Amino acid sequence: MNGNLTLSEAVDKLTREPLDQLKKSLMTFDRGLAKDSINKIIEEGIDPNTVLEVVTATMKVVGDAFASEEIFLPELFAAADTMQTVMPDIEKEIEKKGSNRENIGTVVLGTVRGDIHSIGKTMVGTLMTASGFKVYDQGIDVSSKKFMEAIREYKPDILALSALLTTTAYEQENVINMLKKEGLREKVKIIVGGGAVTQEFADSIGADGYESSAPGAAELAKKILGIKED
Ligand code: B12
Repeated sequence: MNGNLTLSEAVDKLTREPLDQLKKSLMTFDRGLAKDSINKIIEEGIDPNTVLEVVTATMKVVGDAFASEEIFLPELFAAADTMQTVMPDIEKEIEKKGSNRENIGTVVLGTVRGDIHSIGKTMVGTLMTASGFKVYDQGIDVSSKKFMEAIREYKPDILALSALLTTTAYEQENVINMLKKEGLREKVKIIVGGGAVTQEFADSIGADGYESSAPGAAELAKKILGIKED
């Protein structure tokens, strides 16, 4: 979105349109502006999936500014806090748009061990619920053992694993290996995602699918299970 611009240069280029103002609020950690812009966005009836895309892309810009040391950990937390003020509103809009189909499949979802990034994972759960899946969200920093126990308890069709750190992406492979060891691998389809994951990586660890977005996750799960579109 910002090419090689710094965060403040990117902010200067934004217009007064509500989506741009939402971007600005995330880049300047302004919770009041975030709330005002999300209210305008909802009033204007902008598609919540588009809003989610904008939030994800903007947070990537914020993350890049953190990586290049333009901002530091307190600002990263402040941006995350600002994002958290609008996520429930986006979720509500997605839920309203949700399909009436219920229980098209069961999903166990979580962010893998060592990783506390929750927001993208939670959006995956919301989008999958809105598509008619029953989702059991195990939360963040989830161990292979906890995933295994959840699989025994809920017997899901899909296991969805999220990882945002390069260091924790490998934990997804540990989960898959543990399921193989316990004879559970063939009982569940595994989809992986999160900023640290690519299609190539997903293939290399033997996952059944990868997607880069939360709406994509729901579509992928339907495709893997052979569920036809409405
Ligand atoms: C917000 C944030 C935080 C917040 C998290 C708050 C929370 N409650 O989640 C806080 C401040 C706590 C944080 C902490 C850290 N963070 Co951080 N963080 C981010 C940031 C800026 C945004 C993440 C986010 O929420 N995006 C918005 C959501 C909606 O998007 P998303 O998570 O990508 O999810 C979408 C898709 O990926 C996909 N998806 C997600 N999960 C799944 C699962 C499946 C199955 C599928 C199909 C799809 C899918 O769908 C989602 C929606 O469309 C990213 C930057 C980035 N590029 O993402 C850095 C980033 C991930 N963090 C980073 C780092 C380094 C850290 C810390 C190590 C910093 C530190 N020194 O302490 C710690 C790690 C703590 C830990 N052990 O986990 C790095 C990771 C670098 C790397 N490659 O390993 C990033 C990339 C920033 C950077 N460029 O340096 N972080």
